[in-house]
Amino acid sequence: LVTGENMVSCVVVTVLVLLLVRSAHSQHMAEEPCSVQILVPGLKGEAGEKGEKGAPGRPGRVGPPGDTGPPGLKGQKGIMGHYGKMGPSGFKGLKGDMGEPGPKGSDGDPGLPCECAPLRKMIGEMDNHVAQLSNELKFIKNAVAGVKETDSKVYLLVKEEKRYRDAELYCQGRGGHLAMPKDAAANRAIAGYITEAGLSRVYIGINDLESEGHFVYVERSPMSTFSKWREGEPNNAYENEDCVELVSSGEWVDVACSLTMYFVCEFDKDRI
Ligand SMILES: [Ca+2]
Ligand SMILES: [Ca+2]
Repeated sequence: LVTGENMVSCVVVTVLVLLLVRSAHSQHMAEEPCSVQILVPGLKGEAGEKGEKGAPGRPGRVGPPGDTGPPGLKGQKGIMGHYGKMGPSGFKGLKGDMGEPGPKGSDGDPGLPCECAPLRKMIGEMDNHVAQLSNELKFIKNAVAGVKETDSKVYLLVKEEKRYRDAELYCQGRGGHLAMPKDAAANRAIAGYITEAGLSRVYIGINDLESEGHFVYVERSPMSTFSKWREGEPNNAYENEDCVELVSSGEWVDVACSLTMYFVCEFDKDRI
């Protein structure tokens, strides 16, 4: 039997024989190759000469990826980039704390010395004005309360007790005089006025201050036709009666000018 192993040996031997035969007897061919399997191999030949260097082999297959190596060194820092665009405004912040007080300022210019005297004078004048206004107001109140008038005169009863001269000055201050009854009608009007007011006596504008016994009106006009003396008057009692009062009956009496009493002023209508 020819086993597999023998078969291989047969083939190898055959090849060797063929090679030997071809090199020695190129025209001689064995008729039955497998019949030489029984041939005994010859002695090992001498080593041949070293062959020439062969062509380079094909490149090998791609190998598997290698293991990850250690990280490389950090590169150098790059140059600064360009500025970015301006962002939107932020929210308003909280109010800060109050700062420390500032340094003290320099001194101001010296003030003017107090001119107290002129101020006192001014205040005094103002007091006078107030007093004057008060009097004016009182006068107006009296006038509103009741003024008597005739065709040509306006009579005003002043309920302030004054001496004769002060009473006349008061009337003059308002553009008039103490009342000067120059006829019976005027005298009745004045008498009725003081009777209505519940008074018994008032100064009127008649006197003999300049010439004893020679009575004139306060405006210095002479008494001509009309007079209304009470019986027994004028008597210049105590040689000291140079002024005249009118009593509620309408009669006249000479009295001392230093007496204080209410009085009646008269004003010309065409001068009001
Ligand atoms: Ca007299
Ligand atoms: Ca008298």
